[in-house]
Parts: sequence; structure tokens; C-alpha cells
Amino acid sequence: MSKTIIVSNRLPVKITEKEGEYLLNPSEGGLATGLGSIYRQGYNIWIGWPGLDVNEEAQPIIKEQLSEINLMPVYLTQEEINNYYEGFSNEVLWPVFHYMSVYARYEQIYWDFYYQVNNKFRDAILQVAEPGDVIWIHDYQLLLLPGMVRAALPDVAIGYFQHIPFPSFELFRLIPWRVELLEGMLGADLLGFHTFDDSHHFLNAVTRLLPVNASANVVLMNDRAVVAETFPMGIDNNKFELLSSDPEVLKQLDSLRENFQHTHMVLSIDRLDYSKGIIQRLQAFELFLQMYPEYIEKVVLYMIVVPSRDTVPQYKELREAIDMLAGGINARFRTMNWHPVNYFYRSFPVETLSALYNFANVALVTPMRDGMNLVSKEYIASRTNNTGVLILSEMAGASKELIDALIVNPNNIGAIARSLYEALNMPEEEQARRMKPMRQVVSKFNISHWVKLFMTRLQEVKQMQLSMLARRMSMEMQKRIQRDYKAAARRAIFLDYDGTLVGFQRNIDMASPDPELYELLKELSDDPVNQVVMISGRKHETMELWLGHMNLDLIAEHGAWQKQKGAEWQKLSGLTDQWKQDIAPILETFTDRTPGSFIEEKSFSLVWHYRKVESGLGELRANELMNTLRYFTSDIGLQILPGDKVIETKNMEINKGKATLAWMQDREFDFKLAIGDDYTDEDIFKALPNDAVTIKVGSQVSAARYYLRNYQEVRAFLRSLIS
Ligand code: GDG
Repeated sequence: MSKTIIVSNRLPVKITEKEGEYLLNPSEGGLATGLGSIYRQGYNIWIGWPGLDVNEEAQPIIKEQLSEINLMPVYLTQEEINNYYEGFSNEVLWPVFHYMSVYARYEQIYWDFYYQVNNKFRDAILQVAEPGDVIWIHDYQLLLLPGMVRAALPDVAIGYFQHIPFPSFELFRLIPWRVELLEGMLGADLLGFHTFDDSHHFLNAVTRLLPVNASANVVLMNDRAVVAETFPMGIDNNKFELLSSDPEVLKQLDSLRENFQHTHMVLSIDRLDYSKGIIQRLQAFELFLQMYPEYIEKVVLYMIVVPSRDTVPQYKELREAIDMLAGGINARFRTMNWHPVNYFYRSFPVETLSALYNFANVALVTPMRDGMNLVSKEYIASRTNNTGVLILSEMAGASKELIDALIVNPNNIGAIARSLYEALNMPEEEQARRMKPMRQVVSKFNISHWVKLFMTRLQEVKQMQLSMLARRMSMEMQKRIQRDYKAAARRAIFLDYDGTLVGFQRNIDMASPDPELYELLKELSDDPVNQVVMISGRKHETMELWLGHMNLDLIAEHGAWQKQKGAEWQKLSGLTDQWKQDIAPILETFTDRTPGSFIEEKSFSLVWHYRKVESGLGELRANELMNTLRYFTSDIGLQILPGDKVIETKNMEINKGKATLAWMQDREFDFKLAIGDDYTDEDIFKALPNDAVTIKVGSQVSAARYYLRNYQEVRAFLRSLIS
């Protein structure tokens, strides 16, 4: 039976050692709760580091204890923790991915250990994984792992979810090992990110740095379609709703009410981290007290900072800066019975958090960057009476969903101070008007919904890959086609040229046939049973130059020109090119604005090429041009064809499908074959009868029955037919 394997850096368990005895405490974090429905069932398992340095004798014992709750440990040495975890994960990936690249230290030893530890995780997975299993890998500590597992288990389903942001390409490219990281990630079948921007940045980095094809959110890694998508993570909202009426919480709530009788509470909860904007938040609060002195003795900032990484110098400095600033504000504004900042550097039980979520009039969540930020969602879920105001940074993933919060730029301390004033003065109806839709979002898109969506999508991606695989021409299919080919008495063979028989060239005139191709076409057309038709979008002059002397029928410019072998070129009658006067100036404007682009003129079409334009700019201009052309061409019988780095405008009447049908008229064939790679070849595939062998080059969606990977495979296939 197949199983699901969850993998993350940390296991959802806290192990403590007391006089040689080890105590296991399952953690109650959001992710652990959400995935609990999965990993606790059957043979499913969660693999990760148990979070402490365990001596060798104790390792098998703990492993045994963990296996009882479906957990499997990967033990790390202190050196591995220093370099893989503290080093590469937290001093390279964390700062760069949070747009704080000045903090990054690109040490080779960090990378070496990162690679080594990812390999260690791979070995652990391979001990338990079998074909048919589903593996779900979590977060930035394990970016190489999907690729490593893929190499060992080519068919297994692998999902990857990134909990922190994926930065813009300009940031990501700074990392010396950027290519290896992307290749590792692309070992997955489905990659999930919190926001659209994150997945977009990822896809952008992939297409800029790797020689792969991507269309929309699908990247083709050889034959495997890899999908990158947005899955905003939710929380266990039921848990927080229920906590709001838990007796222990109510008790703590009572004492908060007593202690803060005449004071509003602004709540702030984060782990100690420079990405969380804690300094700016304190500055904003100080400014608020200065701007609105009427709030002196009327409001407190209740600030919990959970200890984290404070042996690392930057974190130690941050901690000292927070201490200073909080102390400074208190020294400046405090009165005999009031402290403006109630600052705690420690963690609290979840009941205390719940009481605070329930009590605080305002939650102030202003990270500089945050993948999602669950605290903001927990505050919303806890507000069962629909009061309270959330002030949320636009740099937190959550701001894309919680749009009814007061959204602020965390660098704009003036705006934060004003938002605080607005929040504290917001009428209850307005609070409810904002809170209700946010509560609906948090409740619907909860953690189990998130898990379900991700797992379902992963299955769908696997299905899509399988159906692509079914169309991929196997040796067996080739043999069957060869038999039909041999048995046939009259064969029609339609071949597209660019991308089908030759590769893509930066210079369009460089794609002339090579000796091997000439030889192949000669052998194919020498067989008296074969009628070979070269059907291309190229100019007829070019086709004449390259192929005019061969024993082939030629169709040029998508069907505008035809030539029977040995005869003269014939132009399709009744066509006009008057429209060029209107369209050419538009294309010229775009060419003037876009270095590297150029126009190609054919008898009945104008083509704007952007293969030499800076990547990104070309696509942008092509989009703009498409929109402009659509506006001008809608009522004058023209068709616009976006192709591989080209946009072609041509007479509507011309297309390869019509040309194919016209050529077939009054002729009988018992074997029909068509091979093509681009959009315009789809018309041929559709025009041919069902018994035709139609082959798409490249694995995009197509009307063809089969596909081959590239022009080399096409040549090998044709060769197999004639040999
Ligand atoms: C990463 C991404 C993304 C906090 N203090 C206490 C406590 N907490 C709990 C909160 C919340 C969690 O910790 C913090 O979650 P965040 O989402 O805010 O941040 P990260 O830990 O940095 O998580 C982040 C997340 O992954 C999920 O994908 O949202 O952007 O950085 O659940 O309640 N819990 C207890 N005591 C505390 O004192 N018990």
C-alpha cells in the first residue's frame, strides 16, 4: 500500500533530557496540527531532525520511541547544525529570501554541509520510500532534497512547500549556488508558495537561470511537467475559536481585565528576528505617544519576543537594540502606575496567547518581510465577537488575504503611528465590518483546507504527467507505425521545418539544412511510395534557396505559396496585402522602441521577431504589441499568431490546415504522417483524418496523437522508417 512521507527540518516534537531519560512532547504548531491528519495514519511517517544533539547510545532508543508516533529522526552532529542549519539555511537563504542580503555570508563550508545534510535526509527517505509513495518536503532548509530523491526514485510523487518568501530574481541571483538550488527544487512535481508573487518570482528565476521551457506556471524538466502554484497557508481556526472559551483562558482573561482596567492593549508577538520589524514597531509606538499625548496612561504595547538564534551576533545585537529602545521609551514616558511597553523576552503557553488575542484591542503585526505570518490569522480567529483591529504590514503574505486589515508599509513609522490612532478610535461597527470578512477567510482557508488543496493538486499533476507520458512515443508505438509504414502503398508525409527538423537559432538565416538533413530528406523522398511535403511559415524565396532542388513538394508562408516538385511556385489567388501599409508602421514603432527586435516581411504576412531582445523586455513588448494589433486587425480579416519569440500577422484565409486539405484533394493515401512543433502546425493535425499519425515536437498541449522531445528525435524516428 502506498504511503505519505512528510519531511521537514524539524520533527513536530520536543525532546527533553532529564538524568539520561528522554521525554517526548509532540508539538502543537499549526503545521503539525494540519499534517497530523496525514502522518499519524497507517504507515505514513514524518522525517526530520529531533531538535537536539543525541549521543550515539541513545539514538536507537529514541528512534524506537519516535516510531511509535510515526516519526523518524535524522540525527545531526553539532558541526552539521552549525554549518547546514545556522550557516547555509539561516545565514544565506534566510537573509536573502527576506530581502536582507547584506546579512548573507556565502561561505563554501556552509554550502558543503547543506549539500551533505540534504543527502542525509535523502538517505533517510530512501530507507522507507517505495514506488507509488507521496513525499511532501517542507521549507528552505531542504531545497536540494526534491532533486536528490527524484534521481533515486524517478516516478515517485514529490511535493515541496516553501514557508518563507521566494525573493525577486535580482536578490536570488546573488547566491553563488543559485542554479543548484533551483535544480534541486525542480525535482518536485508540485511547488507551493504562500503568495502569487513568491511563485512568480520562482518561475522568473527558473526561466532566467536554467535552459528550460516554461509556459504559465508549468516548467518542463525533460518530460516531467513541474507545476508552481500559490497555496496560502491557513491555521487551525477551530482551535483558536475554542480556546476563546476555554476555562484557563477565561481565567487569564479576567486577570488581564483587572490589570489593564483603563488601558487599551496593543499586542505584538514574534520570534526574535530582523525580518519582523520589531525596532521600527517600537519607534512607531514612541512616535505615537509623542503625536497623541492624550494616550499617555491609556495604552500599552504588550510585546512578546520569543527567543531565537540569539547566539548569532546579528540576533544578539538585535536583542540589545530592542532592550535599549523599549527601556528608552519606558524611561521617557512612564508614570508612577503605568509602563508604556510591557516587554517579554520568552515564550508563553498557548492559553496565554489566546487570552492576549482575546483581550488586545489592536494587534500590531508589522514585519519587514514574512512568508505568511500566522499570528495575524490567530488574532482574527480568536476574535469570536467580531471586535478588534488588525494592523498588518503589506510585506506579510497574510496581507494578500486579510485585505480588511489596516495595511501599512512597515518602514513608514508615521503611517504606523497614525494607524494606531485610527485603530484605537475605530467604532465597533467599523471593527465588525472589517473583522467579519476576515474571519470568513481565516475559517474557510484553514489548515486542513490547505493540506487537502495541496495533496489534491499533487495528484492532479501526477495524472497530467501520466497522460503526457502516454502520448510520448514509445519504442512499441514506433514499431507499430513502422509496420503500417512498410505495409502502405501510398504515403503522404507532411513535415514542418523550424523546430521540427532543425533546432532554434538566434539568427533566423542560420537554420539552413545541414548535410545530414539533406541526406535524410533525399532518402525519404527517393522512395516512390512517398510524397513528402515540406510545409513551413518561411518565405518561399528561402525555401526555394534551401530546398528547391529537392524531390519535395513545398508549401511556404503557411500556405500562401505552393510548389509541386519540378514545377513553378504558385501564389494562392484572391489575397491582398494592402493591409501592410497600416500594420507596418505599428511594427516599426515597436522595433524602434525595442533593441534587438526586427521585422520580417513575407508576401502575405509581417512578422515581428524578438529572439534577440533582453529576456523579459521581449515578452513585455510582445504582449503590448498583441494588444495593439488586436485593436487594429479585428475587422480587416487578419490573424495574429504568437509563436516562439515571434508575432506574425497574416491574412486570415491562409493557414497550414487549409493548405494541407487543398493539397490532399483528389489524392488517395493509405498512410498519412504529419510532424510539427508550433501553434500553426495544430491546424495540420486537426485537418488530417483520424487515422493519420500526427506527432507534436515538445510536450505542450496538442491535438497530435503522439509527441517527440526535439528535432533530433524526429530525425531518428524518420530514419527508423526508411531503414
Ligand atoms: C514561518 C514563516 C509563515 C509565537 N509565540 C509563541 C507561540 N508562537 C506561535 C504563534 C504562531 C507561530 O508561533 C509563529 O508563526 P509565524 O507565521 O508568525 O512565523 P514563523 O515561525 O517564522 O514561520 C512565516 C510560517 O512559517 C508558516 O508557513 O507564516 O512567514 O516565517 O503560530 O502562535 N506559541 C506559543 N507560545 C509563544 O510564546 N505557544
